[in-house]
Amino acid sequence: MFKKILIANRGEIALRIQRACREMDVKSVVVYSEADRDAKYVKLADEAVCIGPAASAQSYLNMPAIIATAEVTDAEAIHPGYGFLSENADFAERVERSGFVFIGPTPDAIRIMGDKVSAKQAMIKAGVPCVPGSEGALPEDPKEAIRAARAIGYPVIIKAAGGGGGRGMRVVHTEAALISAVQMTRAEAGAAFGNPAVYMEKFLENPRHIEIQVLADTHKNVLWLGERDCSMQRRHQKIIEEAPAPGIARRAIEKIGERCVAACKRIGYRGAGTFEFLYENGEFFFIEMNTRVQVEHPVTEWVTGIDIVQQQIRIAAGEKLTLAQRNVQCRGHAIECRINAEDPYKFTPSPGRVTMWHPPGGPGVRVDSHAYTNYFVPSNYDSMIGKIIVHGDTRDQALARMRTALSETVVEGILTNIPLHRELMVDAKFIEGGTSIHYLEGWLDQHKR
Ligand code: MV4
Repeated sequence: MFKKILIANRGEIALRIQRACREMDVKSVVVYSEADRDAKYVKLADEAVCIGPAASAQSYLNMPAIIATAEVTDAEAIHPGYGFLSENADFAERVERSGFVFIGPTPDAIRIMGDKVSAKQAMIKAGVPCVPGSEGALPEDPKEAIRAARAIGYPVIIKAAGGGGGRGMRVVHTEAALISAVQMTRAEAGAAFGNPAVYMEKFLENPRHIEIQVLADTHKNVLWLGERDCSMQRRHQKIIEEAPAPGIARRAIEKIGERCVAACKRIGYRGAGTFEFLYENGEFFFIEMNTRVQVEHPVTEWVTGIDIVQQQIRIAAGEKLTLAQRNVQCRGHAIECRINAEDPYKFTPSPGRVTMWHPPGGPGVRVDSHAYTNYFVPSNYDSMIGKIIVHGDTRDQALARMRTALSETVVEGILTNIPLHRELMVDAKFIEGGTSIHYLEGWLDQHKR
């Protein structure tokens, strides 16, 4: 096992990784920006090094500064968390070339999954069901786009190969609108991602977003850790996640989980990963793979009892997964609410000083947050200041625990989305379970104030 790890991230995930290190008796170094000087996790770390000004480009995205810090602190490995450099293949490569271990997949795997066309081709080859669409990238010839769309059937969606997470997509309902949509998506993709390649898929009108968590070691062992339902989102920002996904047959989930494991073995995947699917009319369709630890990993940790961050570190250190698939059992139900420093209905960011932070507690409640009374939320980064996660024997018990937890939570000095979560936890359709990716935006339209 490593003696010392550098954490190349901030906020709650920096604290989460630090806790995993401490439990494993591994020392941790955090890098921080000038805006995070007073952060709790900076004080709690064994070592902390300021690597630059508030702007991410000069701090959390500053590869030379991060690698130089690993050198001067004698860290052996670098954990990138989520966001920032976590899915940057060039960073992973530079980390390894500098003699450190990148706690994540190989640069090649990151690169393949970063290009959504090559990711999809790898999955088709590995037997993972994908959304029907163009075979690879669309050729330049507009006739080919027309031919592909006729074969698929309208509506179709044009997606940038370099996009992902909702960036660089356009829905097309008619042949009349197709060519200009392809051209515009191409032009935007070239400008935004430096890659004008686009592909086409059948547009699924009302799916759910279901994802499968996997862990793969460097000894050909791969596990799938159940699924998460992340359908409750607005503008591609998830706000509530849960495990298991309500109302989906266990057998169907097992089938897709086993496909994900087979795909990992096929491509020689290593580390933690997430297969994202759209789920509609009882069928799963792969859309993207995330090659990092995700914000919502705690719901999986709670139903499986597996510490995903510790597993990432063990895998990176070359250890074998000690669990067998039959020992991965999902127990009960977990729900996560992301707490954002934002206006709960207008969604404008609300940075500033937290004059009171009173997190909830009690049975079945976990809070992953770096916030505290007097913490200053900087305006430079993502607005998420923490996550409340609950577990219960049943979904109803988890819901009841989340209502109680949210009722106990006090955050003063800034606006948060807690009032929105309180309303959603008593919403009849959410309580029923199985709402689609469009539910929250529709709900917000109906609850305008
Ligand atoms: C789709 C889709 C419908 N049909 N692909 C958005 C984010 C990116 N990961 C893929 N996305 C979508 N791809 C087809 N063929 C609808 C979405 C989509 C979506 C997906 C997951 C979670 C939230 C979403 C919100 C809007 C659109």
